[in-house]
Amino acid sequence: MSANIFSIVAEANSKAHNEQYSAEAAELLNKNVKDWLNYEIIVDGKPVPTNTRVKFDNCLHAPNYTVFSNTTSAQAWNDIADPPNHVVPLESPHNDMHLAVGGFQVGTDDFSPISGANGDMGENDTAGLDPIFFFHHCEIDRYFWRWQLEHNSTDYLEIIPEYPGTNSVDSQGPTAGVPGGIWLTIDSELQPFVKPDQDGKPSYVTSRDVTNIETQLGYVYEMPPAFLHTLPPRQAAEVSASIKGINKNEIAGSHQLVVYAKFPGDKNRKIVAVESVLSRWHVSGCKNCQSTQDVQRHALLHGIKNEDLESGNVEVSVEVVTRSETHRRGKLGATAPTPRLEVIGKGGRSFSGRSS
Ligand SMILES: [Cu+2]
Repeated sequence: MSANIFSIVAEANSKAHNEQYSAEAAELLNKNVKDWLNYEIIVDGKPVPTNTRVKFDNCLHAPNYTVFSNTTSAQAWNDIADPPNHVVPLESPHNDMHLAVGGFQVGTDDFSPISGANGDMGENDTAGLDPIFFFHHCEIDRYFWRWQLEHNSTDYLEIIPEYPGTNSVDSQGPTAGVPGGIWLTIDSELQPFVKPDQDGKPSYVTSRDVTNIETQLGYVYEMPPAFLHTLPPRQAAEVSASIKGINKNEIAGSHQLVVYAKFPGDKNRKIVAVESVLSRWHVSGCKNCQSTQDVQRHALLHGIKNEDLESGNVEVSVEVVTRSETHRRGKLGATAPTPRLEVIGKGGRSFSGRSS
């Protein structure tokens, strides 16, 4: 078939591209993903996991769909909740894995071991070009279903009316085909996905149409019974970090909000939390991004106790880590924007942090 000439050329191009890299590059990338999933720190001689796996476990405990589903709603929830009751939205570990496969190392911008072989997954503009995108999103979908089973939500998803994160133009970004300033519901159209014509009129799929994967979409995940009906333990933290005041327009591409802590007796500060911001290369040129310039995130600070804050023994700071300095405001040598950090302890008490 003559049309196949394109796929033959594409295959040859892919092969030539891949031949530039040794098998070692793939091994390094695999190791990088494992590092994100297993990262831990030692506090008082004991290991404290502060990794993406903990986020995956914790998100399953989110008490309602709205805060489970996205970082903006979770941020609003955590702004008024005590840190032990803070939620982790599924979007947070989802973003981590995009950056991990995209070559970001935990908390650093050191791409040297796999220079040029970093995946497309790390940026919104290109993530869907990597076949692993579909495996990743399948896993996200599986976690979503597991959450639905645990929270009696297989047939209905509650979207809290007019909650932050549910508007067509708030920090979650505009919704395709929906005008600005509209509150989204379970019946909002999911453009461009069209339903089979009913009465000769095409209509768009809504969330209500695709809530139950088994009865409405006709597929299942084979999960071990223990996996289905036993939640991994929730790993609460006494202390949380609220990070605000970053304008996405000032950064080209995805970046990390890295929280550090210096414990008494330690020579160096440790990375205690990483929040990944999955972005795109040309934010100011992206119409969809204009309403989402303000990045706000919460991060649980495992390993830090309320008493550490009260005694002032542990020093907490935050930095924005970009791909390289050329990606800061698009200018070589420009400094990364400085976020505002608030460290929150028991009863919502605020301890000022330090941005650096
Ligand atoms: Cu994704």
